[in-house]
Amino acid sequence: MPESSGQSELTAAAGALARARRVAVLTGAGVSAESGLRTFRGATAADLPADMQALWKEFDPMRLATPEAFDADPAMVTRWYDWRRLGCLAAEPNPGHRALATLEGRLGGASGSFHLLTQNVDRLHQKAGSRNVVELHGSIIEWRCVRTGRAFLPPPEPFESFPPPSPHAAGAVLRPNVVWFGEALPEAALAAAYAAAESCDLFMSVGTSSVVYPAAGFLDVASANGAVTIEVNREPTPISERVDHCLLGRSGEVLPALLRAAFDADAR
Ligand code: BJW
Repeated sequence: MPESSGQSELTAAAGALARARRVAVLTGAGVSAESGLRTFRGATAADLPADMQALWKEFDPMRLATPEAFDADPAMVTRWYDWRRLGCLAAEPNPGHRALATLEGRLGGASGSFHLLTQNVDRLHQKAGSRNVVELHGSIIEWRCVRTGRAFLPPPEPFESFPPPSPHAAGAVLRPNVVWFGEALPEAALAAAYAAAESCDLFMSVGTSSVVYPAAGFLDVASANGAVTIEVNREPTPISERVDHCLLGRSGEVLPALLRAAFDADAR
């Protein structure tokens, strides 16, 4: 059992998961923290080295993660995103990612009874074997031509110029294929997420601070439609008080323990 999760809460959440037929999971940056990728927010963690503290404590999101920031200083913005792109490419999935892939294998398939909605841009869920992944905030691994909008998968080496030239239109540049503040989420991803939240009987929110909308609102949509709600996070968030089961701890420890308790007959 993870150190900070009460056993009774874990057992109750596991019971709900074992009974669920349609599951939707929303993930955030915390799921990738144990893969060595920095989160955006979160309390300063005494157990983390200085270079693993939350990104927005060191960098100003308004100067990096908005279309206005890119227009004002495309070189600086693309240098920062290239640095993060290379970090994501080098990272490996952790037991939390793998537990969610296992859960999909158990519940998913043709019936479509498992949906993984991720705010993460790192593609680690796919690397762990998850198949039905809805990327709400795009991907940092892909970049796109600012003129044609066509996506491009750059080679895994650092760019040589900033912003990098677009291979799709002469004189145009590439930007990361992510969703910045003030930009709309991809229409198909948003529609898939609302459909999953409305139709699931269990909704789990994992490793997200639950402050960025519209993703932060999916849990309430699921709850209003009668779903059981579970949160997994290393610290309390704005939704902790209103979920049915709040499991405090690292997702790389809590998720495998939750699956064992739900599905492993020996663990019951
Ligand atoms: C662990 C752990 C471990 C650590 N185990 N846990 C309604 C109300 C108020 C504002 C708005 C609203 N609707 C829209 C807005 C505006 C805005 C918004 O939400 N602002 C709020 C911040 C106030 N939203 C938008 O602008 C969105 N667009 C939009 O709504 O468009 C409307 C529109 C329609 C039509 C036309 C035009 C516009 C877009 C949001 C885009 C967010 N982009 C970013 C950057 C992506 C690119 C990049 O990677 O740089 O997405 S910001 C950043 O936050 C990133 C994340 O996906 C997102 C969410 O963060 P996440 O994943 O929750 O991570 P953290 O770091 O916040 O939390 C990590 C958690 O993990 C912490 O709680 C830790 O405790 C925990 N943790 N280790 C478990 N081991």
